[in-house]
Amino acid sequence: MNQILCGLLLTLFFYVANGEGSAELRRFNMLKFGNTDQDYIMYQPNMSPLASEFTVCAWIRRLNSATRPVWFSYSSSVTSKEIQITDDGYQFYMFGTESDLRSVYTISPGTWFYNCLSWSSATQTRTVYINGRVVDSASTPAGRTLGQGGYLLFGNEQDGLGTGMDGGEIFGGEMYKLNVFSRMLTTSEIQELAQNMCVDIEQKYESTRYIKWEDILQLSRNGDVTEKDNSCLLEAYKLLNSELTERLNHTRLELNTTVEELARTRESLHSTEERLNETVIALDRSETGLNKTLIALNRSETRLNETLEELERTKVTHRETEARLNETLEIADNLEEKLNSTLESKCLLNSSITSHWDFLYASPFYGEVSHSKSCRLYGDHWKS
Ligand SMILES: *[C@@H]1O[C@H](CO)[C@@H](O)[C@H](O)[C@H]1NC(C)=O
Ligand SMILES: *[C@@H]1O[C@H](CO)[C@@H](O)[C@H](O)[C@H]1NC(C)=O
Ligand SMILES: *[C@@H]1O[C@H](CO)[C@@H](O)[C@H](O)[C@H]1NC(C)=O
Ligand SMILES: *[C@@H]1O[C@H](CO)[C@@H](O)[C@H](O)[C@H]1NC(C)=O
Ligand SMILES: *[C@@H]1O[C@H](CO)[C@@H](O)[C@H](O)[C@H]1NC(C)=O
Ligand SMILES: *[C@@H]1O[C@H](CO)[C@@H](O)[C@H](O)[C@H]1NC(C)=O
Ligand SMILES: *[C@@H]1O[C@H](CO)[C@@H](O)[C@H](O)[C@H]1NC(C)=O
Ligand SMILES: *[C@@H]1O[C@H](CO)[C@@H](O)[C@H](O)[C@H]1NC(C)=O
Ligand SMILES: *[C@@H]1O[C@H](CO)[C@@H](O)[C@H](O)[C@H]1NC(C)=O
Ligand SMILES: [Ca+2]
Repeated sequence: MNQILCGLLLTLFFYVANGEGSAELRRFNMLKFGNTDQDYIMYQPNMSPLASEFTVCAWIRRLNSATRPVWFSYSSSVTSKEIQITDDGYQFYMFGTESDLRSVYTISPGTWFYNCLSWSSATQTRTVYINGRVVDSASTPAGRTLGQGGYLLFGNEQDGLGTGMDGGEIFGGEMYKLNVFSRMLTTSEIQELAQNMCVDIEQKYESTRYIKWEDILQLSRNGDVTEKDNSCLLEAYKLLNSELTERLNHTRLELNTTVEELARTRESLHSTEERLNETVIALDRSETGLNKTLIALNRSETRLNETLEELERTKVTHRETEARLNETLEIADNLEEKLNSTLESKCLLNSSITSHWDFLYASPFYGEVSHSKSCRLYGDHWKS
């Protein structure tokens, strides 16, 4: 399908790009034959290149409902019906021998079909093709070659050399791309040629395409034989249009899918953003909390540091106090010791002392005791 489209586009392009327009277009025109026995093309080409083998092919559209419409007729000095091809298979001739091929020409009128006849003296076989398919084969006499010196006639039949056109064999149909090749084409080659009438595939066989359609279009015509647009351009446009419409539909569908996907992505993106926002807010809250905790911690640490400093200061004070206390205690101890020994040795004489004055003026203490407190220790005991 794409190959065909491509070919059509190329043809289209060729037509559009060619400035000469009508001249180029004529190459692609078909011929429509009128419905009288005077509507034909006849000429006398040199047929010697086709003497030992040939292939005749053309796109044919049957419009005449009468029997045996002849689209190809070649007379020669040997027989007036060297070759005669009808579009209904009736009265088909090869080297003057008639065949009735109506049972294989089952194409309904108004339908284009590709009709070929191939032959070679080497194979001694002539083969008839319809739309690339072999529909009939027959052997030809050994040593027989194509008779020379005759006329080619398109659109009617001959009973003699260039004579005998009459109402019973009027072609009256349409013809396109009649070519005669100077060799027997193979079945696969003919199959390829039959694929699409709008593709100029026959140009592939240029060296053996001896009688060319574009040359036939230049021949003088007898009666009502007119060129007609081959409608390939229109077909190409139609095909192109349907292909483009299909592609457009497909693209539309894809676009919708893409739009839907985009919407879904947007939605998902939105929800992700929402979640992100939530996370950011939560994080902010955590940070605030963390900052508060840090400030509180800093405050606690500061207070701890202050407390520690104070404690340090207190420790120093305490140590100083303790030292002073230790000194005092030492002094007190010394005093006490002294007092104890004194009391033991001297103050026991008190029983002879009647008043404290006697005691104080007793010889061991006189001038010695200056601190009344030291004596009171003993005095309390003494007073009682
Ligand atoms: C393209 O779509 C339109 C409407 O949806 C439809 O009518 C038409 O047949 C489609 N064409 C092709 C080639 O699918
Ligand atoms: C694409 O979407 C539009 C709007 O939703 C709708 O009108 C149209 O029919 C859709 N086309 C296809 C091919 O689904
Ligand atoms: C997320 O936060 C930004 C900035 O605050 C805001 O512009 C955006 O609309 C928010 N997105 C959603 C989905 O709430
Ligand atoms: C937390 O403290 C840091 C540093 O002091 C500051 O940059 C940040 O903005 C604070 N965050 C909040 C949520 O207060
Ligand atoms: C902690 O507190 C001290 C003094 O109170 C201040 O100088 C310092 O900047 C604070 N540090 C923080 C991290 O807040
Ligand atoms: C508390 O003291 C320590 C050790 O001296 C110091 O490293 C820290 O910064 C101090 N903290 C504050 C909040 O002053
Ligand atoms: C005070 O005396 C006690 C007991 O004798 C001793 O342990 C302590 O270290 C002394 N204190 C000072 C500051 O000299
Ligand atoms: C002094 O005597 C008293 C009472 O007899 C005694 O408790 C104390 O330990 C003595 N002091 C000294 C330093 O000997
Ligand atoms: C106390 O002194 C009196 C007289 O002065 C003396 O007679 C007495 O023996 C003394 N007491 C003691 C226990 O020595
Ligand atoms: Ca005749």
